[in-house]
Amino acid sequence: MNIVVIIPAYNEELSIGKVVSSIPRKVVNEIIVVNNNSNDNTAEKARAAGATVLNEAFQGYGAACLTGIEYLKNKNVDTIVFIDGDYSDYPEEINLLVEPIIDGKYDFVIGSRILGKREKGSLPLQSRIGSLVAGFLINFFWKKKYTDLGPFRAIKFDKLIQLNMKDKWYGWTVEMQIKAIKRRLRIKEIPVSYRKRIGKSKVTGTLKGTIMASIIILKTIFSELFCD
Ligand SMILES: Nc1nc2c(ncn2[C@@H]2O[C@H](COP(=O)(O)OP(=O)(O)OP(=O)(O)O)[C@@H](O)[C@H]2O)c(=O)[nH]1
Ligand SMILES: [Mg+2]
Repeated sequence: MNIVVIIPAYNEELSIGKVVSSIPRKVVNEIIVVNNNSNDNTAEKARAAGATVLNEAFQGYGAACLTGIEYLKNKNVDTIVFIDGDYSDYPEEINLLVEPIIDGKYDFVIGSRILGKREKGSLPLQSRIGSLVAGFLINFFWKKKYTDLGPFRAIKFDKLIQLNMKDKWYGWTVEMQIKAIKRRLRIKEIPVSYRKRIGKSKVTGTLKGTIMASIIILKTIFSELFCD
């Protein structure tokens, strides 16, 4: 089975090498780091650890993920795993994420940091509140319970293409979760472990990042209500 990992990264030179080199190469064939205008050594560190490095000039988490998908379109990929570049998630847990897909029982497996073991202080209150509010709205509108909008997830490539993902910023994870319900994918949440990131926070650890992410997540949820 051809399993590929996509890592969107922006200024993660301190952690990206650790993330890439901790990915279990027995199950993963290729690791793609999509570098978004980093002004540090993210690209060099990722390459040195064995990743394929792509560059995306449009600044945004979703834009970087879309570039990774575009690159893989003619490569006969079976399953894609997304993971962040900050070493908060445990790359060795990729095995847990892909197992239900390899077994043929699920199309989309989401790592939930709420259900898993968390290092104290690793998941800020604003993240937990965000996931709670998004989870409530999704359950209200689409009758499906999610505990988290965590970035660490695995999905069958053909199903991902069918989702026709659009969001270029931080609405990426919630868009995928809502569209997966609408397209009737077989979805499973599993507990994943989580620790404090290495390096500087770009999203929920900053006021601007938190406000931007909250607005975009809410906008994504409500715009999904008005399209099929
Ligand atoms: N490609 C790309 N990646 C980004 C951008 N902003 C953040 N990222 C990546 O997205 C991931 C999540 O960003 P973080 O800064 O860890 O945000 P967070 O997980 O909400 O906050 P922390 O609690 O600090 O970990 C990391 O891998 C970042 O490198 C961006 O503009 N473009
Ligand atoms: Mg993080």
